[in-house]
Amino acid sequence: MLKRILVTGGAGFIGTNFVYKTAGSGFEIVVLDKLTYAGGKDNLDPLINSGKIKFAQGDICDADFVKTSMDGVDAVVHFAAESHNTRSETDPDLFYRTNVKGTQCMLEEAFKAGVKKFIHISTDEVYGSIADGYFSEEDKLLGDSQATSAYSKSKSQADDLAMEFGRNYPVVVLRPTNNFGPWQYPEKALPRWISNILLGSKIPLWGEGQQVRDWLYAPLTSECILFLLENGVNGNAYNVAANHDPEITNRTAAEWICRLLDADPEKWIEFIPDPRPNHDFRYALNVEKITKLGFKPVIDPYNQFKITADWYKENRSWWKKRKEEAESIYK
Ligand code: NAD
Ligand code: TDX
Repeated sequence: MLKRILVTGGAGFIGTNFVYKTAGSGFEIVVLDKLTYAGGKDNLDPLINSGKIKFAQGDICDADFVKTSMDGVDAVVHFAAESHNTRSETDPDLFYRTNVKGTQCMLEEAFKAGVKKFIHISTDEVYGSIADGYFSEEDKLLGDSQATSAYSKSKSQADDLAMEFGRNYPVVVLRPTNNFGPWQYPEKALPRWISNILLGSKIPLWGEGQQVRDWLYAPLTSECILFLLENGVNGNAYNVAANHDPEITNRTAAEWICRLLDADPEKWIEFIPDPRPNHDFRYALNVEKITKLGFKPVIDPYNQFKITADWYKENRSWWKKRKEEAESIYK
């Protein structure tokens, strides 16, 4: 029985969604987070103040701190990372330090402490872009793989480390597609676009907006992690994706956001020259492996976009205090 779970990066976007799903359901949750620009202790304050979870501020690269945090821990869910491709263009070293060295430190300290399960959160970006068809788990190449940004390269190397530890220790790797939902920092596409419209600004769509992302609702990713804590086979990597049919281009996603906020797409979408070098065109994953294991998420993208847009409408103070910093990276 895995009772005490250490959640790194639990004050970030997917981490917060995961913590809200698990707190109070029989687990003891301890969040370890450095609280970078992306981490919000305010996300978790209601749970911390009511004693439902514990919180420790610190760095996953600090071995002494990590070692102390492992006390009594049964399982680790490792989200903590620098997560934004655009930021990795200007500070690749930070991405290497946090995502590669930090993951190594977490893996080493977890297994010195006898942790019984380690779920490493990887990403679809470790496979790179695919014009047609779908990547399966064994398509991941070692090293930088087909990854194109400093972010995805660092995640690819971290994924290798986790798989390497998985030869001898209870590690499971999850490779999810683009997540969306409440608490996502407004530097990322969907919350950037929603908050722009709510502030009366247009949606900046890069290039022709024909790129394809496989939008996966973060509460479903959280369900998937809970499922893997129980059912994931050690030493294995699993894809998880929505596999939308038809696929959702960035243009369609932006048009949906407009519709949900009563904004005319013709007026509110602004096509701008693509600022991202080597912008990956399409991510697509084969989910046969996790489906066979028994995980079948409820995929309802337009409705899940609506719930997300409503959350941003109702939580203006949450994103307003983050908006200026988020926009500063695009200047
Ligand atoms: P996020 O940027 O919202 O949150 C990251 C969290 O990690 C923040 O709370 C931050 O404070 C913390 N953190 C950063 N550096 C740290 C350090 N050195 N020590 C301790 N804590 C640190 O990220 P997210 O979008 O929630 O992504 C979580 C994980 O999921 C990441 O590993 C990311 O690569 C992966 N992922 C994200 C997506 C997505 O679409 N958001 C998709 C696939 C995979
Ligand atoms: O203003 C924008 N306009 C635009 O057209 C922004 C911010 C983005 N885009 C495009 C670029 C991408 O094709 O939208 C798409 C999504 O962009 P991001 O939100 O920056 O996400 P992406 O680069 O696809 O990476 C995300 O998915 C995989 C997460 O940020 C990663 O952490 C995850 O690993």
